[in-house]
Amino acid sequence: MKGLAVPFAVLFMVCFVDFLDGEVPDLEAGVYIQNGSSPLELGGYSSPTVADWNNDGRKDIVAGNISGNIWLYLNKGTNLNPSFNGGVRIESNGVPIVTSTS
Ligand SMILES: [Ca+2]
Repeated sequence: MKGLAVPFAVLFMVCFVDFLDGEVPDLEAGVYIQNGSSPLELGGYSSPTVADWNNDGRKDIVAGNISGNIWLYLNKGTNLNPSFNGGVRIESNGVPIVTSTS
């Protein structure tokens, strides 16, 4: 089995799993990624990226949204069963990094 978490929706994070090793993905039905006991909501016009932010081997989520803020959600679960418990705004020298929204 080849696992692949794919950021899909602009409002909620949905996880699909790829069960083929070939070039054409065979995706299962998506499931909402949970943030605590609720689906992980990223906000409108979000741009999620999956990356191992803290180098612990678990894929985390970095996402900007319409407000211009960039949020980090650290994965407390596994790559195939991610679990998140809140996010933090990414800052530089104590100041939130805000991108242009226009
Ligand atoms: Ca990580």
